[in-house]
Amino acid sequence: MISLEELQLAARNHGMPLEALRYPVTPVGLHYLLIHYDIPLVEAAGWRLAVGGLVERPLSLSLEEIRARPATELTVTMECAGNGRARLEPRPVSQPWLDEAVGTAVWTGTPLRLLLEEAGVLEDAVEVVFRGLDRGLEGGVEQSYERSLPVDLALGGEAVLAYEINGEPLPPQHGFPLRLVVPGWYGMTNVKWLAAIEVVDRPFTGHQQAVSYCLRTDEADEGIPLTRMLPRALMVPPGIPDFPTRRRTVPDGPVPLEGRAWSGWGPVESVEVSTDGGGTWRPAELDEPESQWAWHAWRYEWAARTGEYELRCRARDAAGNEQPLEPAWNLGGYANNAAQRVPVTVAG
Ligand SMILES: Nc1nc2c(c(=O)[nH]1)N[C@H]1C(S)=C(S)[C@@H](COP(=O)(O)O)O[C@H]1N2
Ligand SMILES: [Mo]
Repeated sequence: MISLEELQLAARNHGMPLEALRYPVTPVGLHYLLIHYDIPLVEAAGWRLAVGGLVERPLSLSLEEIRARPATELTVTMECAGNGRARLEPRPVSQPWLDEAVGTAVWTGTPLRLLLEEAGVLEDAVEVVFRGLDRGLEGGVEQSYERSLPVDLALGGEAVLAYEINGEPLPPQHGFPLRLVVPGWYGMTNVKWLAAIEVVDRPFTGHQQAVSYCLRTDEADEGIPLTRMLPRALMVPPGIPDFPTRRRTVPDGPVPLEGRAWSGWGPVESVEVSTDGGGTWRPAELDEPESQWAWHAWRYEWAARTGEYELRCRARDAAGNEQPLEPAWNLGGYANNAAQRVPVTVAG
């Protein structure tokens, strides 16, 4: 079963309690967290962001200089690529998420595109590499946390260099003083504690790009890099939980079910609910999201009769991606978006 090492990771990196799906914007302390190494201690006064590599004018900017630049605000649903990992068998040993590695935040910062235009990206640029201040060992290799983006997305997309979350300076655990936010992409893309941005002339092959965060069936498999979030619907677990199993109990009669659904591949087109473990499905009512990059609210009224049930929900997006009913296994335990299961007792 779950090892003490996995518990150690789970105790550091908490999920969003699913009852917090009730908030359109997740309060900061309820947003999930994932930190591979240690949270670095950063003093704004001594910190600078370096922008270099294949640029005409390398930059070195203080937090004040970044804050003085044009600002934008983006409401973004962010989900860890490892969400659902603990439900795979055999279980890949890493952060053991069930369903809760998600949150929605309002990020304020300066558009990445503008900063890169100011530096002047040169012709032969292929990717842009983002380096965090945090360091650790992974796969036996000592490293800084680093990820890249294709240059077209960095220059043409909506990515933001964010210094605020929900209107407050980033707290240490979310990347103070500056982080990257790339709407629609899985969590690992959003490099925290940014120290440097480097424009390069070839695909970046660092650990977090070419080794981790790829879908592969075995070690020899080169793998498919993870990019955008697959669709997922989650429900607020109804009724009241048993402590410590967390099994739910509701009274019989009409039970309002509610939740949120998102996809990084386009708007969610439908959410369906099953009250018989996935045998039959009924459409839920679906709202428009607050932003193109934020989750949609959904609701469904369940006429609950005394007995034992398994509730499920599943989303389909405009690109035609639909949540599977069973998990698809891969070595790293990524992108398991199998439809949620919520066992419920309806008391008479
Ligand atoms: N520098 C740095 N950035 C990072 C990470 C990290 O460990 N170090 N974790 C990544 C992963 S895997 C995820 S899912 C998100 C989580 O962001 P949050 O903790 O703000 O929710 O941050 C990403 N950015
Ligand atoms: Mo993640």
